[in-house]
Amino acid sequence: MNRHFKSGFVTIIGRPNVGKSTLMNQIIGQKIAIMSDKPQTTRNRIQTIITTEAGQIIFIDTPGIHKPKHKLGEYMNKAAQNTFGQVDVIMWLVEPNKAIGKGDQFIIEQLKSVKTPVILVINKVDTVSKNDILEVINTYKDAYDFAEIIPASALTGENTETIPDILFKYLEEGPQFFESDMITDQPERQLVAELIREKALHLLQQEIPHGIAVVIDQMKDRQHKAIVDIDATIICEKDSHKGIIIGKQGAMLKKIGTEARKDVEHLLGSKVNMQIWVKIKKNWRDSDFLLKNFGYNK
Ligand code: GDP
Ligand code: MG
Ligand code: K
Repeated sequence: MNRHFKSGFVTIIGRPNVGKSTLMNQIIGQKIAIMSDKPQTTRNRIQTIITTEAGQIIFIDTPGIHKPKHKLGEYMNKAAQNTFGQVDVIMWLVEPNKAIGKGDQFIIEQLKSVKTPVILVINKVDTVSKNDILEVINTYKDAYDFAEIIPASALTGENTETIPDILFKYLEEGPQFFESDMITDQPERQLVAELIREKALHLLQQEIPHGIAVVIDQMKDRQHKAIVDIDATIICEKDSHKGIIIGKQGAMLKKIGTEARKDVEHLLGSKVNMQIWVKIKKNWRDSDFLLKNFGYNK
């Protein structure tokens, strides 16, 4: 390990649809479900972890910050303020609008009371001209003393690869908190996998002697809709087991899916669209790598 390994916590803020999830997916280089824009959680949640030669960055969720209309809003803002003071860097995503809107103005006011460096990412620059980008940069420069201003496109990847290095500039030497191969700590995903496994085992009764594992391939909030799309894979050891799990014309798999979906909807408090596949992996239970992958190494 590098002697000057750095580590720290970064929170990403920004209005819904500004591109937070897209940017995170771009930064870690693969698709995983990360941010839900439901502001209901007041606890900080780890969303994504990146580990490079330079160090480790842990991205955490901040409860929504907005102009409070009621007590709950005030409470959420306090929680957000609290997070701002605890992280090492705040990364704020905005759209390339030439005028700063009321909501963003409010965020600027909140940021004025924190000492944490704020990095502004002007996202979606693919949608505007170079001249417009300069104008937007100047507008924000005048409004707040940002540590950095990064024009980027989470969609095309323009300028996104520079972001980790820029963040490391603001982090200090520190321990590696998580294993290098860990990109997210999402208890929700594990719970969902466990629910599917439980339903499957229950419905299959004793028919699969060596058990199964369940992997959540994707879990994603659908844009503008209260629906979560989930892709899951049931992993078994033998062809014959695969046949049993799928059942006649897919009847068993359908049953597993229906039952699991009900519980998962209850767990997530949202409608769920779930697709389940079945795959064979011989001797998966003997493989350390796979076990780890399936979250069984506790
Ligand atoms: P979030 O709500 O902040 O997490 O936003 P999402 O990442 O879900 O993105 C919202 C929408 O904006 C999606 O349709 C994305 O494809 C789109 N989007 C995100 N980043 C960019 C970008 O850099 N350029 C363009 N043109 N669209 C983007
Ligand atoms: Mg999102
Ligand atoms: K949604």
